[in-house]
Amino acid sequence: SGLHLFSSNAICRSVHHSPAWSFMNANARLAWMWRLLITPALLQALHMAVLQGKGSEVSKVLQGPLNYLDQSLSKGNTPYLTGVQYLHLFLVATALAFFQYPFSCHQRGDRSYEGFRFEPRSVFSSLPQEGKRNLLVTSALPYVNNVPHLGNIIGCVLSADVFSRYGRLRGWNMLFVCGTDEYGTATENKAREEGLTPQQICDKYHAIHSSIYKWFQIDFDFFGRTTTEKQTEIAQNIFWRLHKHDFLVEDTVEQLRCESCQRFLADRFVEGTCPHCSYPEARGDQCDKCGRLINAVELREPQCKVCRQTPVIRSSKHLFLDLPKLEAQLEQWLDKSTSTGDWTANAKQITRSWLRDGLKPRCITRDLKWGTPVPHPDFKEKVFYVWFDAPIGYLSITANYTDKWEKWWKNPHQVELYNFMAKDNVPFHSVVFPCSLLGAQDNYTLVNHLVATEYLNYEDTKFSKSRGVGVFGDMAKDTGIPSDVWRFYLLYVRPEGQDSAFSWADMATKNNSELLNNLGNFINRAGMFVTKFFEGCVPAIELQQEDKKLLALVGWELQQYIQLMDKVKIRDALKHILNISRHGNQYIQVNEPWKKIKGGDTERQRAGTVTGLSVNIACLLSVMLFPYMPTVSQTIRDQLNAPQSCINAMLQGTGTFVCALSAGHRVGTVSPLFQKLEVDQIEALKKKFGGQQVFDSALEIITIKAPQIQTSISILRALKAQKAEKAVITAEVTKLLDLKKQLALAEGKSPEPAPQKGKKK
Ligand code: B3M
Ligand code: ZN
Repeated sequence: SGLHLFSSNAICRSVHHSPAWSFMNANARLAWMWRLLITPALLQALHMAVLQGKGSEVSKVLQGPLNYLDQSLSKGNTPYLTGVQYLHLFLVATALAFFQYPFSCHQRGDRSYEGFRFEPRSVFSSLPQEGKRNLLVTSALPYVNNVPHLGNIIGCVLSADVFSRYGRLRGWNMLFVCGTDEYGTATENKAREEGLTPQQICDKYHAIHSSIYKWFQIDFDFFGRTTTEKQTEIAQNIFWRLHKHDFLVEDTVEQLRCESCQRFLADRFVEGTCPHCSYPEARGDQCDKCGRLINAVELREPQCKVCRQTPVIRSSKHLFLDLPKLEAQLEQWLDKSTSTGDWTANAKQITRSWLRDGLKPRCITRDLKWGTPVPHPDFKEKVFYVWFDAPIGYLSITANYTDKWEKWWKNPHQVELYNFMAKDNVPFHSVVFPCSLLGAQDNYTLVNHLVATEYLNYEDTKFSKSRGVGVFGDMAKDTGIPSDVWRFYLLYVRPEGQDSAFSWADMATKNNSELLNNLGNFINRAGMFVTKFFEGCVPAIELQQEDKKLLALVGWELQQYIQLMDKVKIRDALKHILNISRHGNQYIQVNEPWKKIKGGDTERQRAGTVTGLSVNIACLLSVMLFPYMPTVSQTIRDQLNAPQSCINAMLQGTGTFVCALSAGHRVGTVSPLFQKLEVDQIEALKKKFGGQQVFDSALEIITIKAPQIQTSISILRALKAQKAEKAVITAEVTKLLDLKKQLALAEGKSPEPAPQKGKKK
């Protein structure tokens, strides 16, 4: 009929997706076998034979799946595959594929297909739906007391946004929630620093966060906050359930309290003389001179850092979550979740190392004012520890979005939960919070896919607010570089599997080479050919061998993209988009439509095919780009005047390249998509936004060592909190002292004398 099929099993797919066949079990089985076994194998075989010239090795790839299929068939319980009914099924499916399902390069203009239309999100809040994949996506709730930097943005909100946008294209039912994490000491201190109340700080910074994420086009279904009534209600409910099921234990803790400030002092807010080396400015958790860890109550002559008064020792009763009692249940759940879900390697490894040493009870209460109140009458003055409270924020934020929040959060059979975060948040999401929910015993939805990034550095050092190093969310928009380009670059260097770095020079290079010369160039040329050579109307396509090869290449890249995106390999998937435009550019270069258009009929027709195919690939690219660069994606479709329906069709099921722009289709006004970033422009930006510049090696050491020292100190703090082994702590202390020595040398000071006399290593 003149239609072209671009995919190896269009018929099976048609059957699989058509509601008309949903009553049939054998159908599901058939589709399953094709999709899981045969399709990937055939694709791989095709790739080997056509593109790599390894036709002889094809049988290796196909043998296994074919054997399996053969065995399944010979069991004889598949009437639709082996019996007469198969013929019937086959005929109907063929008809469906050709006439109902838009796989082909059709002549139907802008008609949108029932059920495949791009649906703007409904004004009603979304709920899980029967028969759909229901994905609940969260990104770690950013602390309210800081402006997020690029590392924070890529680690959680941006990654989750890309995945949610992708999921919507796939036709999955998505809910993407996030919000600011507002309680805790850090907020109280920020309030004191800025002379505001904690509530004012929260309001101020919540607004800052919202506007930054809006600029970055983070498309939350709802961006809430943790300081709400729902939070109190749900957190207290979970608390009482844990209490009822006997998963809370009491213990007494000795703490320093400043009577003049009327508060208990967190370790970092008390100073005094080190009990080990007599250094007068030791902090409550550690001595900066000898590097030893200190228990705040052991400090000699302790002082409140805020008012310099002498605090008193007070013992205070606290509640602990009984993790040891929940450990077996946790392990059982973890085994299942990590083996069936897509947990990143670092998430699994960090979780394993937490469990290896056995779990200890964790204190969930604090002597603070700014927090969710503990409802137990014996603990009236206390609030929940922020890490007990914060993850409950996911639930309460959803509750502020929809009254039916439990349909998402108490529905593990229908809902799959994705948590996005940076790796330092992993144990709270994989161990502590799941234990709270398991212990509360209310059929909660627990995380199925824990997606953790590594760290993003800034030009070989760390982002640091205090030293003004790095680009912060609020600065990005002042650079004049479009939000989409920022997104692109951050996703291109997403710390996926290993640490990576943001670099201005590299951003300029990637913008100029990948966006401008590769992607933008291809899309622009394709569109311009239609405008210039074919009066703005897409020419007819007559596929030849070479075009089919391009289609195979494009199909292959599309498959890779989908397989990677399904597994949340966002950075890797992006590379396949860029591969498609690279293939496209090459194809145009070899076929030279600008020359052929001046030739005879056959040549002109060839120019038409090359142009028609290219402009359709441009349309596919706009769809694949949508999760990464939503504005550019829309601009491409506007320029090509592409039907919105194409956006969904191409990424449903196993993915199909639909020729969305048929012959005769009129394109819109085509113009360049990207701008060059010039060297002097990028240098100026680097100066303006880059914090201190590193010019000589001494300074370099200072900028590099200082953050490393901070890291080391926080590692020590963590080790101390976990009551780690002495040897581990000593090793870290040695490392810290060494770093400090190097720093002192670089700063031109003489390094501090060795702290422990007579104790040689
Ligand atoms: N606010 C830590 C962070 O922003 C913390 C995450 C809470 S997620 C429930 O890194
Ligand atoms: Zn004080």
